Amino acid sequence: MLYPKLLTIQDISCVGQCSLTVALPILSACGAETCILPSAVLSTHTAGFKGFTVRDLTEDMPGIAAHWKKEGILFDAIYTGYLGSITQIGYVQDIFDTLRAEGAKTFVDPAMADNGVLYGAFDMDYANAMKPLCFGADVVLPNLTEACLLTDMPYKETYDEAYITQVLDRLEAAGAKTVILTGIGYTPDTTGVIVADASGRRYYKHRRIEKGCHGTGDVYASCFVGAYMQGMDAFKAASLAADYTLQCIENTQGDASHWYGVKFETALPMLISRLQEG
Ligand code: PXL
Repeated sequence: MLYPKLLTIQDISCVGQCSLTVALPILSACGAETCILPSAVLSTHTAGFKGFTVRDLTEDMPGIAAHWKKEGILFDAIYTGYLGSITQIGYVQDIFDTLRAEGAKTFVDPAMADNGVLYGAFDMDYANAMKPLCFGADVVLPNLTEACLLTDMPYKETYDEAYITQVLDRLEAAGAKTVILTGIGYTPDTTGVIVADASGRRYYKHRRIEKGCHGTGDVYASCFVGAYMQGMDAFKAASLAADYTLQCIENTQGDASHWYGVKFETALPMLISRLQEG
């Protein structure tokens, strides 16, 4: 197996199985040295818990990055998820520009919206500020809501292939290189992921589980990055990430007390064996 050195930048939600508490173990299971830059520390994630605490770490980011620069620390991949502020987006861009090893890849999960609405902490200024980061990255992993925000398209709950083609065309026209568009389904009981890059567009369709689960975007993106950095091509990594995420949801179904996230740990053996098959 390859042993890439990755940096992932996102928040620590201490409880709630999302962002760094998901990315770090999944990337480690994929065999990568995983360095972290926490954008904020929250007592829980913001989707369903009330009265959570937030410690914004924006001010700490330039100093951390400067220390790494001084030490000559560079990364083979940099992967960003949920960020805390527009200022942080600028700091992340600087990290992309200065801390990449030769041939390094950048991955951006815009992590700002779902089901047609922005997450509570964000507004349209934030969504617009995300555009250059997303369009400059080697790989961008939006869901449909995020893709619409990035392309100024109206979000639709039900749609046809022509609409999705238009969203992808607009992402590519804006400069997106490889797009992993998640959660795209044309029938009620299926969903899937579209992988779009210079070589064309491919769709991996799979079973859809009715009830959405929190944190699955982070599970998906972390698995994709880990598999891709093991040398899988984008379509194979996207398909594996879909299978793994589905398994995580299945392993959580039926436990109403676990409403806040998915039991991603229980499916790590499946992920590791699929990675070993290559
Ligand atoms: O999973 C995305 C995410 C990450 N971090 C925090 C969140 C959310 C989604 O709501 O609230 C703090």
